[in-house]
Amino acid sequence: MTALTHARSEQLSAEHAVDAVIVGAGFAGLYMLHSLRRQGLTVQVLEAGADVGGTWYWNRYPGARCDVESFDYSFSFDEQLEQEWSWNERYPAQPEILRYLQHVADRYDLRRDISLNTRVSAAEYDSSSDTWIVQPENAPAVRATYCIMATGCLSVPKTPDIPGIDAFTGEVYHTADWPKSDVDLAGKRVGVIGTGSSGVQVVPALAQRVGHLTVFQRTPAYVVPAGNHLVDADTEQAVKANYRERRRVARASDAGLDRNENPESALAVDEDQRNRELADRWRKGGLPFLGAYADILADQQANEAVAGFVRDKIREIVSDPDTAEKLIPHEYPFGTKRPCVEDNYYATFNRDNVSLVDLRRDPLQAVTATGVRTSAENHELDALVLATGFDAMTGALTRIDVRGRDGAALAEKWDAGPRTYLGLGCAGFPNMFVLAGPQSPSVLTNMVTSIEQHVEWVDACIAHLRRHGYRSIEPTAEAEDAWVEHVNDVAGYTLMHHANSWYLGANVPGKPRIFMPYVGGLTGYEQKCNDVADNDYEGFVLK
Ligand code: NA7
Repeated sequence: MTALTHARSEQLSAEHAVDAVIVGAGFAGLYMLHSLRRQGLTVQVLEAGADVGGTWYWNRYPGARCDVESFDYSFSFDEQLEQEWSWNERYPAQPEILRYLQHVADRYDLRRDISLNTRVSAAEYDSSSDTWIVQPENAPAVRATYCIMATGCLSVPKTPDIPGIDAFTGEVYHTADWPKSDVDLAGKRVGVIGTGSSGVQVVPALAQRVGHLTVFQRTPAYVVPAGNHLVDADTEQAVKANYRERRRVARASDAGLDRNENPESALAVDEDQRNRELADRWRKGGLPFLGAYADILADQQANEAVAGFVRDKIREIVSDPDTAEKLIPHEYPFGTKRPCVEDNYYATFNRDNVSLVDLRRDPLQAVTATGVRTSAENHELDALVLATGFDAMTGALTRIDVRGRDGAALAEKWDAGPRTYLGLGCAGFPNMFVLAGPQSPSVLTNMVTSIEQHVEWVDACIAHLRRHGYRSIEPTAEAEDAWVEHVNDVAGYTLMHHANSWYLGANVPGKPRIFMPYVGGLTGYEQKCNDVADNDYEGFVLK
């Protein structure tokens, strides 16, 4: 026991003790709470936000929407829930997902075990009692046997290190920390920095309401149409009549949703046939575009054929040829950054009140008191929107002072990149579970499917520990090393290293360049997790 743990345990005698503490009340935290409660555990959820929802609580910028269809981006664990809930849109907008999660919290009476406005700053394992002491910034510590991190992959917004950014006298908003109150940008001169998924969504939404919109683009995105529309009664009825099968297919797929995967190579067909297939998927919309050919993410030439189709589409949609060329990505393969899904992004650049600044040709020099200065021009602005992304995957965990056995710090252990066994646990951190984080399929899949898989595995694991009287579970260093190597090997067979993406930590200066999610697919991954459990939790030590 370290001095810190000792001091805290002295304080704790009169404080809250439960079987499990869960950090975060988004999709993962809510389902984990519901599951553990069902097996009779006492649970406390600590949530930084003022309400449940996680990602969908914070990312309330105009245009915020999920890139997975609502029928799939929802819980499957309760047939009655999926039959009773009605989605308005094919792709749910942020307010609709937040309403859904609020409904889930109320429906299963989850709120009584959730402390809101409670940001966790530290968590430490106390070896003498095999318990965790989890310390919020502003509330008494909670002691628990199990510490479950449901902290999300995209929950630490990244503010760019641009000279002068604090000197700007106008309004500044980060997409991932958008105010709850109305933001009135009508008639104003607004700049958006960043053209990832958030930028691509906020740009068309803002263009309709501001005076002038200036988009500062460093790297262009590949954007495929969503094909969004309202859900009609016939569609809803048809989905609900076959919902179990839809869920089964999603869970048995590599992406956690049915992308209508074509097993063929893009190079096995001639150009006309390929373009017909791609045109059909483009018309239907969404991430199934990525399922058009099996080797899009594995073969440079196959990828180039698909990227070429998208580039032609951009030239077709954007009227000004110079603007179109600026919007076309050349520097990285299609799909190696998460493709953006949005119906009106490219067409927005045909509007008179929207201009594009290509920071590759005209670099950003500074933010001034009144706007943004690039090499060629001073852009006077009333408001600046930062769509500059996140310290993804590891940021939410490394900013908490997590200490395992003998006071070892997780942030130090992960100094050269995340190290886990199956993404679920870490050697030296007994009884700590991570839900849908680094080194699991998580962000490369429909997150809700991956979250359900993880929650159900952890739930069964804890039931097993309790049934057999084990006090702790912890991966062996050997199993962890082997998994880290496997995660890296599999990523090495793909083109994923060819982009400076947040998957690789490349968007955060100084962060190690390691491919963080597991690219091997959900199906094989789930099988591996189940085999591990069936083999007496092979690779873990149970005490
Ligand atoms: P992303 O995808 O990380 O996008 C961030 C964008 O911000 C990207 O275009 C960056 O350009 C740009 N950026 C970041 N810093 C700067 C500076 N200093 N100057 C100019 N431009 C900058 O984050 P999102 O929020 O859009 O999306 C994250 C995920 O959420 C998404 O993939 C979905 O899964 C949901 P860069 O590419 O680094 O040149």
